[in-house]
Amino acid sequence: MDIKKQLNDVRNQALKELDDIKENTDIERWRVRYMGKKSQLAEIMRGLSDVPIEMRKTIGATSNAMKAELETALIAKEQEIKNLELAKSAEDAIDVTLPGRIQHQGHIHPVTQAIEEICGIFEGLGFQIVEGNEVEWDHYNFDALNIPKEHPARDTMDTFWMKGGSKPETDWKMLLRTHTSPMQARTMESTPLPIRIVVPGRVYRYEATDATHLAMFTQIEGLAVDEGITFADLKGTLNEFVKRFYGPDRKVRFRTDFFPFVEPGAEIAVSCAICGGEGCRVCGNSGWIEISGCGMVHPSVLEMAGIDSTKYSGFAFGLGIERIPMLRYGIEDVRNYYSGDLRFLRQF
Ligand code: 2U9
Repeated sequence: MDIKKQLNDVRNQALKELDDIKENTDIERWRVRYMGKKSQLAEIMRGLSDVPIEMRKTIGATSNAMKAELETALIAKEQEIKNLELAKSAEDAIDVTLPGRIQHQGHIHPVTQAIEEICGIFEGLGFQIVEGNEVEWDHYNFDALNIPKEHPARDTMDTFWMKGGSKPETDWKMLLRTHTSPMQARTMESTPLPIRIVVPGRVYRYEATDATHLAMFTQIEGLAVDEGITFADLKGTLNEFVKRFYGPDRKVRFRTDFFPFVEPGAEIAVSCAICGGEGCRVCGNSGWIEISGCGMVHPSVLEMAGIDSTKYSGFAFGLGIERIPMLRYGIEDVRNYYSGDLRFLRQF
């Protein structure tokens, strides 16, 4: 066959194949095939010795030109693939200058936040934090707190009774504590005086739930017992608590109230932060918000715990926790806390 035509066919075939190549590995194969020692081109060149001398020159020149053309095309192809790969890696690349994606971390429940804040203040005033059992004997929940059987105060704390709970040789029955006070009664029985404790925890009342009532809620109660404790200590301590928790500008009001375990008893209110005491929707137009009950520990309660009430006296207080963030943030339904709805919880 005509060598020139052969060369031309090889050239056309080589350029066509090169054009179709998209990856580096195929380029190597192409190089071996069309430009290597065993390539058709090399074979044709080796066969030139059989060609008459005058033709040899022109064919040699043609094949050299063809070799140069293939080399140039190869370099262009290599560059093209390099550019393609660069563009592709830029697409997949990580931009290290972008801010990181924020992972949502859990956080402390608003009721627990309030407990921690309040306990922190009382710790600063010299109180110790104590926690107790949620399952209790009626003895500690009621009798030791001056609420004997048939006492009407038992009706105001509708109780979840445990099935079958009883203590040998007593008529004690088991219940879910209706307040954290049984732990104060236990502490008075078992701990040398003086005592200064606050007891946070969950308490249970058998009642229908609505926007302001839950069958399970949280209290913090405090107790101080020592020689010479007076109502002035109670007022001083709770005044200080209010100033630290609600701010120095809030006023504090004590008004008489009744609780079986204290005598005298009082209710504590702070001036409304929304209206400054003028009266508004939040404080029910009174200018005051009730936050706590308190009083001097009833002598019978001290005596039942084995404490000489002629020598020692004490004060106690109790507050419901759920109400605190409700007033602070304007939460209108107490059931939100325990609904498990993250849209609610993430706000605090
Ligand atoms: C002992 C002696 C006395 C605790 C007290 C209150 C007044 C009180 C309520 C506030 C809102 C409960 O969560 S609430 O419904 N508590 O008003 N608690 S005095 O007195 C005690 C406790 C234990 C041994």
